[in-house]
Amino acid sequence: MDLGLNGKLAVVTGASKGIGLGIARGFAREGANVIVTARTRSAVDEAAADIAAEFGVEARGVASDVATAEGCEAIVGAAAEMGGADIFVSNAGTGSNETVMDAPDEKWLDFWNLHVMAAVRLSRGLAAQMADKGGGAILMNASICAVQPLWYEPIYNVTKSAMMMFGKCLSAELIDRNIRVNTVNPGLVRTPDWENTARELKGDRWEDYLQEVADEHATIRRFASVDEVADFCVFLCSERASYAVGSAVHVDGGMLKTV
Ligand code: NDP
Ligand code: SOE
Repeated sequence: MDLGLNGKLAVVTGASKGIGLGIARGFAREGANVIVTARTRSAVDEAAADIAAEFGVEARGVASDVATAEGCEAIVGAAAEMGGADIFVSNAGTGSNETVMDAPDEKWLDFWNLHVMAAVRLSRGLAAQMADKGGGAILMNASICAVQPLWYEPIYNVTKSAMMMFGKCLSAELIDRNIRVNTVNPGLVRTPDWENTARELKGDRWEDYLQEVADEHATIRRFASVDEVADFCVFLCSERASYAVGSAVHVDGGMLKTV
């Protein structure tokens, strides 16, 4: 199936590792040029160089903090220099661990900036480029926690839920400009982050711990590989998914307990 992505420019935040890296590699595999962003300069440069070498596309690393307005502006500027974005995936993010009664306002605001304002600011800047090019696609990488909370991370749950609603509102506003906006809600995805957390919590028993987490939460009883989620994201941003508008799609191995 030709996804029609050859020569497009895809911007993926948080793409130095984990799901974001998988998504950026997925676009490049289809012939799209990519902008790979994260805060760590060495990591984005290495990821971009590896992608360019492996897939023969143009790949550029942008080191910036998407939780700030300046960090988002740097990404929008880089995309303009490469001819304007066709696709944007708002992926940078991280989990939390707190109680509502103990977490200070600052923590709420930090996560709001990282999960919601990054999506708002980057969508605003990059959608203008897409409109100039005749259309495009935007994808929010939220989480199954946007619709089914894990109780230890209320700030994560709330900000991911807001991100999903932002995607819905934006989809109605942008469809007249031929820009489709959707959300993907992954369940458990085996990333370095999960593996490191498991090692910290359980030492040598870390793989058993990951299996216990999968058994408890996902009816499929395993984590997703990065590529199982990334391929889905690439498809949703392609013209093969041209009737998907304002949708939130769960890719969660059966983790959601309701219909
Ligand atoms: P990782 O921790 O593996 O990667 C996170 C990426 O985001 C890194 O590239 C990191 O690089 C970058 N990043 C973090 N903070 C910022 C920031 N302020 N500005 C710019 N870049 C930043 O995460 P995952 O791949 O596991 O998760 C990616 C997304 O998927 C997240 O939004 C997460 O909530 C979501 N998700 C993950 C699931 C999972 O099971 N793994 C399940 C459901 C959703 P650097 O630190 O250098 O900035
Ligand atoms: C519009 O130009 C377009 O090709 C969309 O139709 C696709 O879905 C997206 O991949 C990029 O932009």
